[in-house]
Amino acid sequence: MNKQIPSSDSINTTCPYCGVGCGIEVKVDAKAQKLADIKVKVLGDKTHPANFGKLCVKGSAAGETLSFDGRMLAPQFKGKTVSWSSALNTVAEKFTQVIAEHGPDAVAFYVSGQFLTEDYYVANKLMKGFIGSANIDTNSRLCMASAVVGYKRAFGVDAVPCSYEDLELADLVVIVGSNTAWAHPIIYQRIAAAKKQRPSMKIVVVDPRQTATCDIADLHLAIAPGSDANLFNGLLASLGQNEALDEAFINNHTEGFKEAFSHAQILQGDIHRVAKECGLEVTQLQTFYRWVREHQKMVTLYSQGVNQSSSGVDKSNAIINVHLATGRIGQVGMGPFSITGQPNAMGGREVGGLANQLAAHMDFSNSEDIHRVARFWKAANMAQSNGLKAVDMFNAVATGKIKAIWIMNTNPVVSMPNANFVRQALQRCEMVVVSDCMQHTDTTEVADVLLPALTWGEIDGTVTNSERTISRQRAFMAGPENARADWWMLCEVAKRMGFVDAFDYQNVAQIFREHAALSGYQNNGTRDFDISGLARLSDEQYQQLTPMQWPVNVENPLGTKRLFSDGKFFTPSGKARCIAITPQAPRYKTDAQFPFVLNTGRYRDQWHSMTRTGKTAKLMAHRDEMQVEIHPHDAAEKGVVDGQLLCLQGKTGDYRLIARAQVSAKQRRGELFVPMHWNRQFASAGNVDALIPAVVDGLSGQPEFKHAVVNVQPFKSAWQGVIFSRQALKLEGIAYWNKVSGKDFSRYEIAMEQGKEALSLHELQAHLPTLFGAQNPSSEWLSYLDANQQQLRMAQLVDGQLQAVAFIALESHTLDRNWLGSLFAEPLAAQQRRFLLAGRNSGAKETGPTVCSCFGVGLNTIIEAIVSQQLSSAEQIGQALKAGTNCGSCVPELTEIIAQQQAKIKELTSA
Ligand SMILES: Nc1nc2c(c(=O)[nH]1)N[C@H]1C(S)=C(S)[C@@H](COP(=O)(O)OP(=O)(O)OC[C@H]3O[C@@H](n4cnc5c(=O)[nH]c(N)nc54)[C@H](O)[C@@H]3O)O[C@H]1N2
Ligand SMILES: Nc1nc2c(c(=O)[nH]1)N[C@H]1C(S)=C(S)[C@@H](COP(=O)(O)OP(=O)(O)OC[C@H]3O[C@@H](n4cnc5c(=O)[nH]c(N)nc54)[C@H](O)[C@@H]3O)O[C@H]1N2
Ligand code: SF4
Ligand SMILES: [Mo]
Repeated sequence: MNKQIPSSDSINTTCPYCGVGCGIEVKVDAKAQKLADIKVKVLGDKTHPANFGKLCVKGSAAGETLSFDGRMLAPQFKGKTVSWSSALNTVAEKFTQVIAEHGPDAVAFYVSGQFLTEDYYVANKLMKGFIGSANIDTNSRLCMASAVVGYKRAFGVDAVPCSYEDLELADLVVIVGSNTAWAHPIIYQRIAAAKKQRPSMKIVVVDPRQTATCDIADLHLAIAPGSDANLFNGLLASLGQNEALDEAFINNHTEGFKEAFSHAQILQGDIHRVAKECGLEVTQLQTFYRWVREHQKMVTLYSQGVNQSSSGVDKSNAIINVHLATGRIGQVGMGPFSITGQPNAMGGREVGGLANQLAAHMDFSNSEDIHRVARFWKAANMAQSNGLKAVDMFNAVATGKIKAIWIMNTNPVVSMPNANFVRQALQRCEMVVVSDCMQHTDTTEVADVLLPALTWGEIDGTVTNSERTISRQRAFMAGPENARADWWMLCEVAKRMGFVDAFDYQNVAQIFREHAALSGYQNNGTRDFDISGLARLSDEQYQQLTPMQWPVNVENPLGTKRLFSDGKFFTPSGKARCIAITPQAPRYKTDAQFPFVLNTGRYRDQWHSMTRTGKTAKLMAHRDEMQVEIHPHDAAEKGVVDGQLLCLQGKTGDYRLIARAQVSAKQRRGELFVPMHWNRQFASAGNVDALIPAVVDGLSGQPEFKHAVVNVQPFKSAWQGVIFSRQALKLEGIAYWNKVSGKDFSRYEIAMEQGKEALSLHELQAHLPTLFGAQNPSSEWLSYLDANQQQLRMAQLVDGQLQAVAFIALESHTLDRNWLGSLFAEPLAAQQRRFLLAGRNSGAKETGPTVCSCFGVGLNTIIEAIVSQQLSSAEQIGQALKAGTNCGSCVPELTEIIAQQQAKIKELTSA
């Protein structure tokens, strides 16, 4: 454990967020006397090959998430603080007892692509080699399991063939089901910069929504949800019809082409049919297909719009088929590039962290592999076959087949499909162990044993990014005194279960060396994942390790940019496989009861269940309430206006999601978009995964998160309101609340549902003091009730300082929320007090919703500058207001705001 003040004042590490894996340089104020006082500054690492010094908004705000607010501070058993040794004994004893009584398959680990490789390696080794079950699965099942199977089917191994620079060197980049601008911002910025330099480069975005990524697209195909296999089958057929295939490559380096092609030709050989299936114009398809013919240097970048589907594997193979049939793989500027989401999703694949992988890219399907890994590990109880994939794993928890589960570094009660079922399953489980760095998450709420984890900034190890680059994450500060690294907890439990020798690691370097050695063990070129070149690093060399792209071995001591450049693959014949694809529609179709397709995904400034990003006022500012994006025609039909609250219900039972409508022509008709991030810590009814049935791809087990079906109803409110409170509030009985934490306060947007239970404003006026927990005798109350206009406004002050203020009315409020939040910092001035219940500072301008999080620039400010200074580009906005000049994450939005303003001016002048 690193409990030292760093000896150097500048430490290179890797970003805690997405799979781009940007290098970060942390400047530590070494003058600090106490570890907890260390101040850090986060900069992009100019030497890192992923980002060359740039960081997006999340990465550059990473330093602001380091406070210990909300951290889990001690091991706990059934709600009581216990010692580490007691907690570890409890876990080891329960696991040992269950295994003795019911066998090893009655226990499970559910882990995470946010684990460091060293944590992942020991978790996998313990479950598969020593407990004797393969019941270890990971949130990567929800993320890129389909891409893994797609690669394995095609190449015989799970290998991402490309490098980021291929995206810059390509003449055509096809972005499929990826909102790169928000989810992989530095990759997006690299593509955008390349295109700016070389405008002939073409970019196609395939996404049902018009996302921020479309800002750089020459062509946006707003495809019908789930129809990507049709599109790519159609492309393959069209390439054949136009004699644009690479016959030599097909003959020498592939098998199965004939069948794959004739399948595509029969099913999608008619472009009119494809256009209909994909909901596109024939001319759009013609353009796309022609560009593919005209540009040999083509990369297809794909992500969750492809993977999170009941036929995600087939979709990825439909994409790979096109690359194989045109020989576009293993060469500069070419390849099918599945980008990984989490910082170490790729590392998880390397250690075999999925239930159907072994380790170091070996497999349960091969008995030789099983023996080999067992030999290497000196395994006491080697598992012999695949374990349960995430959805099956939680089903087995529900039926009682799995009696003890250890959840590490993931929040499944939020992120699994049919989330409430998962919660209930865990509530019934005999023992749920959760390791997390945060005390309060939806998953820690259902745990029996809680183990406080160290997290980013405090932990030490390696991660592998989307282009196979292994980088070090380094500790630069001490965590809470009682928190521990995940690998340490795992080893301590392993030793207590009797596996002393195999888990007697002194540090992470030792674990890494073993992992690297296994990758080379009896490999002889049979497995793509080989980092044997790193197996003999000294501790010091491991400390100093610079980014390396695997394979790293005798042949490639400095790493490898591209795989398959020699046209050799890892199948028995050495040839890549083309797969015949029959496109499948999403499992559930819309009908009269559920007329909308529910699409879900990411917001620019939030990370997953928000445990880190939700702590930062800066990152909350961009989108502080969850929204349901809905097409204007659908909204009109439903009588819904922008900003109104809506209820969504789906096929999972009676869960009702409540969120605010965002009417947007960027949506397709009949389709809604909702973010995946919100949960019970941030909203009363915001967990979208409680609406999504656990439908999975039969080959990969990956859930269909992008195509559930739902209905939409307006939420009927008795009244709505906003409360700012210095203390956190318990808002029981209020159907809708959404919480945003500011520096000195929490803000709640609230709404009470119509019905017998609804409080009247008079009743509420009497109730608010209790809600505020305000029996403080020195409280001063300001109150204003206008029964005619149905308005209640109330504030509580103690010693001249604002404690709480509430605004209640029939409709939601236009208040100056930024100004109101700022009033909590200091005692109220007379002027502020005068305007407090008006909810806005007289005369001051409202900046509007934040667009640029780095400099806190709001929409109103930007529009005003565009109009008054006649700005016509994002660069000019940057010069005028600094917006977009730091991380650049908001540039697509700035460009869009300009376009909207120009359209408005055009409309006005033509009218
Ligand atoms: N800001 C931010 N960045 C992140 C994360 C985060 O939480 N926040 N998480 C990280 C992780 S773990 C991951 S996996 C990645 C995910 O990165 P992305 O996959 O880019 O993110 P999503 O928003 O989930 O989905 C991408 C797009 O798929 C589209 N889509 C939906 N259905 C279809 C379809 O049928 N066909 C096609 N072609 N497209 C479709 C959606 O409209 C959406 O725009 O992001 C990573 N980066
Ligand atoms: N509807 C819908 N659902 C989705 C998706 C979608 O697109 N739509 N995407 C899916 C995808 S791709 C993904 S990757 C998942 C992500 O979903 P999750 O993995 O559930 O989300 P996180 O919020 O990242 O959970 C990480 C947890 O680990 C904790 N943590 C942070 N650092 C550490 C550490 O060092 N050690 C330990 N032990 N804990 C730590 C955090 O506090 C947090 O509670 O969601 C999936 N769910
Ligand atoms: S793109 Fe942003 S979130 Fe992703 S690794 Fe880089 S800085 Fe971190
Ligand atoms: Mo993910």
